Amino acid sequence: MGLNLAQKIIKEHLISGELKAGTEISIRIDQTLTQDSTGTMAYLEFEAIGVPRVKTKKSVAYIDHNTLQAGFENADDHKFIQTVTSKHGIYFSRPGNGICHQVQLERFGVPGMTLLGSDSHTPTGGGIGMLAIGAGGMDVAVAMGGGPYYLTMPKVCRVNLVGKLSPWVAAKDIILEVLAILTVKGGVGKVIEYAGEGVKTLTVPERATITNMGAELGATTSIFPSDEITREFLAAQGREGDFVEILPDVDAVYEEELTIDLGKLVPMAAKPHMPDNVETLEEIGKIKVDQVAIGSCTNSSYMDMMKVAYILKGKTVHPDVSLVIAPGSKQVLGMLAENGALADMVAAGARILESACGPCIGMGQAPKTDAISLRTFNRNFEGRSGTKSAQVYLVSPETAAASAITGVLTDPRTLGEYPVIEMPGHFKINDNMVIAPAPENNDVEVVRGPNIKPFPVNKPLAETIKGKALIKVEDNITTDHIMPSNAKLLPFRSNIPYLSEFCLTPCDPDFPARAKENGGGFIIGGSNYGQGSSREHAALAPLYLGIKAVIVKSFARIHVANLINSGILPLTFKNPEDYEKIDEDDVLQIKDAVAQVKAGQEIVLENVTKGIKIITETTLSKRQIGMILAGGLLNYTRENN
Ligand code: MIC
Ligand code: SF4
Repeated sequence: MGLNLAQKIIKEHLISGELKAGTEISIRIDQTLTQDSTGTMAYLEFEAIGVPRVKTKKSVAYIDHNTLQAGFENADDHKFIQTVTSKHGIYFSRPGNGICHQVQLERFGVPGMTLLGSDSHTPTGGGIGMLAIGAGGMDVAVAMGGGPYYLTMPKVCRVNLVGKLSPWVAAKDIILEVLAILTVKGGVGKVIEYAGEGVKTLTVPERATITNMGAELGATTSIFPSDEITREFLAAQGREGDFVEILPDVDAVYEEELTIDLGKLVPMAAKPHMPDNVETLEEIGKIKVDQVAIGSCTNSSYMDMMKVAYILKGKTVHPDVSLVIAPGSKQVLGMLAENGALADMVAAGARILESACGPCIGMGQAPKTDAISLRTFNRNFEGRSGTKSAQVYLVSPETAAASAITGVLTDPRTLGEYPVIEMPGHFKINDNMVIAPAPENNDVEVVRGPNIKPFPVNKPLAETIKGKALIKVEDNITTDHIMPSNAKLLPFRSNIPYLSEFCLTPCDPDFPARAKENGGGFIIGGSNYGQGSSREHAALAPLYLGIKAVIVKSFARIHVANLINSGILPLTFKNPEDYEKIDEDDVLQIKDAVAQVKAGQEIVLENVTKGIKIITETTLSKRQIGMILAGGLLNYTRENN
């Protein structure tokens, strides 16, 4: 039986388990990436593991998220990351060099390799045929130390692309269509593998837009074949030597299949506040726009920026619109500067931001009260922009630029002739902003400013877990709800006591105080709990507040792994309707927790207040059971070494 792309790469890297969907496997990781908002914690964890030098083929640390320096905190983190990486053999991409996923794709990604990144959009690398997976910082730290990465063997869903996009319809519209079909939880437990004739019509940056935003499906990753188009891209990056052709076998088998006719797609937008809340621009209508933000790891490539510059050329941004543009990397920005496109953007009135995440993670440019903000980003969760009442719509760069000029949501197809913008034969290559690590056995001093704090470690699982249901939340709760991130909070990513004061506050401002008063307890949630970011802070803050178990209808992939790494028991209702049988403030209890967890599968939860028993389930592997019993991955690793 033939193998699909994902299976081929997994097979090549398999350390334990078999290619059977739903079972635990572990794989060897070739490359890792971190960024600064998760990196500080990841490197503290790497230090705690105690491996002197990374064992991967290449590990890169990027500074791209926390780039507003309103105080010393972010700069402290940057210096810590710069020195700790130098000491342990990791490349350091300086602030200004670009967004991690964009730079990794341009400069370091290699088809057929595995990449583990402490950022949920790591699957961007799937655009050149990498098996690129987002994970919590602890998992990345383990991988840097040469340890295997454990995951559930995914099902593989083939998305068959047929036909060709019409002019002014973009790769962003393809992934919005996939989101409309599969929803934000439709990808959980799956790899989304793109195939079919339509693949050949898409450039690498277009493919990367699609695999990037595949994170919003909850998928393990998304991947395109590595073909002639990939070879040309790598050659233009001066890296033809990194090219390997990787195609699925002709008789490859897929667990699911979906067909999208590219020719039938039209420009679309994801409406507030979910990436799967997709409608066509026509359905939404010509709503008035206050802000347009172009950039992010989804849509900041040279090709995207050139289309934007073409649309802006000779025009002026509408007086009621603030247009901000952040080219994805120094390479992109440098090329735009050299060919005059940057001047066209500036002349039109665009506010140029540094090559970083910026407004995508609320690092500045929070829109005005009740603003309509069009963004070429991948997430429009409520409050993520930094303004709770803002209404964020996710669109293609073409739609964004057209709307910035008119002041209303505008279908770019009204712009007339579609420009011919060629993929460059040679990108501008200058890796001077990437610092190689110090040689082995160096005596680099790791600089720890006052912002660098130790991280919390859990205790072994207690015999009886008892406490209140401290909060009950609905479906699709994101990590932005659990551990909000914005310009004010991101500087404290290694200060868990401080961050915990904001845990779940978008759902209930009193949650942290209640958790403390009660000495911890339980979180009750709906389905797809913890979707979104890879931030392990969404597990570490609850850990600090004494959360013993999280009981939900279903979990998002990365978040549940982070809970287990932190030693917090993740439980799902055997019968989802039992969600109704717990109210906030009910006292809950799990007796013989150790024995029940050891036995695996069903765990009896008592609702003491209501005098009833509820059956919950765990899908913990043997190793994960060990982690829960030990109180997290770090304790478990120490016990087993
Ligand atoms: C995000 O897009 O939410 C982030 C910020 O990049 C996160 C990482 C983080 O929370 O630091 C992600 O997607 O993993
Ligand atoms: Fe940065 Fe936004 Fe991409 Fe996250 S989604 S890595 S914040 S650009």
